[in-house]
Amino acid sequence: MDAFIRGMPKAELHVHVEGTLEPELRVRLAERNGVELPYRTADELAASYAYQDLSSFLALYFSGMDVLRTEQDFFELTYAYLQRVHAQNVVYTEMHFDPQAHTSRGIAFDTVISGIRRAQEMAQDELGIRSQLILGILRDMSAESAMEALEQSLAYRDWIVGVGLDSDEKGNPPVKFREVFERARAEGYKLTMHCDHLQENSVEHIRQCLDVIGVDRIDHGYHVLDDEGLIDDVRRRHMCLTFCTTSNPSDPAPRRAAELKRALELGLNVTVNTDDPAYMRSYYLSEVLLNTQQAVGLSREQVAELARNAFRSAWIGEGRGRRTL
Ligand code: ES4
Ligand code: ZN
Repeated sequence: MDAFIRGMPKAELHVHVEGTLEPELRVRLAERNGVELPYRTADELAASYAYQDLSSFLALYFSGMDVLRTEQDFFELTYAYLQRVHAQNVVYTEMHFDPQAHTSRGIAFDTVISGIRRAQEMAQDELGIRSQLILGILRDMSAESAMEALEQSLAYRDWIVGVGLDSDEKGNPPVKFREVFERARAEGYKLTMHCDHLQENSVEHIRQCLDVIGVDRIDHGYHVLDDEGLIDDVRRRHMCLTFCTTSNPSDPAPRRAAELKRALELGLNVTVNTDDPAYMRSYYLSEVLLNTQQAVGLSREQVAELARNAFRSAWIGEGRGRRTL
């Protein structure tokens, strides 16, 4: 099974490129840019990546990216991720990036996206791995800030395939960004939103995604399983759910794996993804698939179905970029 999973061509649909910042690179960039870190060594940093819930995770995630300052930094971050997953036979990946987390620190949108794009092109030329970008909107910031990020993105329209919604969901429902996502759709972007597992009102948020926003995909979306109406709707629409089944203290892997198995058995279009691998024990796609398979005893056929679901649900051919798929 290990060889089967590692050897199988794979696609990833839900990963945050800033969440692939490994402690070693963080240390190197901190030295290069003269940034003070809370710990000196990569090992100490890795040991500090313990979180209890989404908000303590997000605090680590946002403080980690403080070392990313130059175009070259974003290039190195992205290239390292693409190289690493290429070695695992990931042949296609859709990466979220969070421009507001950088523009709010005084880093230009152009600096961020140019570095990422250069890595995407080089990885495609040199390794053959293809990738596309999803603009992540930070939902704990205002709708005005979101609209500004969307407008900034239009100059790079050909480099971005879709718009997503991430960061802290509490008190920040999908409808807060209704106009932003209407505009994004009108501009031709595909739409997705995080509907996180830790939210007590997740069912309501998923309903808003389907009925008000009109998303093309749902990131996470575990609570679809709590509601018969949602199960039917999501199944009928072949709506892709991007489950992330890596273990963390508040979100035990066996539970996520069991939900994944149930979603497969219900005939839902579910996929397995890594979210923020550098902050989650450096489990990249092969490790997450294997751990999930082992936790609940998925068959080879079910593992293959997960891979097929990802390729079928990829926004391949949706991008307007010259050299994207
Ligand atoms: C994120 Cl809500 C959420 N979960 C995991 N990773 C993230 N990166 C940005 N927002
Ligand atoms: Zn995510």
